[in-house]
Amino acid sequence: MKKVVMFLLAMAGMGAVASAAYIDASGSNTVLAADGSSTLTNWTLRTSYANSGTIYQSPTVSGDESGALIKTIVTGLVSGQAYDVSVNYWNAGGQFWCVSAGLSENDMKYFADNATSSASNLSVSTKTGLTESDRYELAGYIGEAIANANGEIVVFIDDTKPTGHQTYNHRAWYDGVTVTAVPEPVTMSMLGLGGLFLGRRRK
Ligand SMILES: [Ca+2]
Ligand SMILES: [Ca+2]
Repeated sequence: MKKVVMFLLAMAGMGAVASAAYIDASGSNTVLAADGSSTLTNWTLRTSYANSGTIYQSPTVSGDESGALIKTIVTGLVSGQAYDVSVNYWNAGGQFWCVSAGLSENDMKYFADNATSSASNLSVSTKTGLTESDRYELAGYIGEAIANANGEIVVFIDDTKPTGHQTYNHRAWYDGVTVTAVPEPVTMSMLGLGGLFLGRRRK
């Protein structure tokens, strides 16, 4: 019986990798997509806002989409492991901030508050519950990615406006990304076998 309990505890430990991890965008993990430069053209790093007290804002001029394509490199992941990836960004009451994000620069998704945006090509965002003043954080689901041989996943970010989205103040406030390990089928099978084993021992 003791072995069974230890086995189940070990499985519970494996299940812990499914918990979500937030990775704040910073100068140490976010670069210009084109050449890896640390100069994020027309993105301004503002302080005293959002997670870790930092937010990347684009554009620098209201109404344009001059912010360059950038990328955040998530490190420290399990090589070969699948992860659900979301982008964390902000909106303010009565405004229409948006962001685009993708696992490939050729496959970008568009995000804004689904409840207020008039865009026609939005992917789903959900409020995370984090607020500051009249601003609130949203998480937009980008997709599933497999961590590469170095345990990394690259997330591309831009300030491109969704189709039909309001033109008034559609700045982007990009905060970071969230990764959540997707339980592997083999793990689920082992959990099932563990449960069966425990059930038989109890009889
Ligand atoms: Ca931040
Ligand atoms: Ca842009």
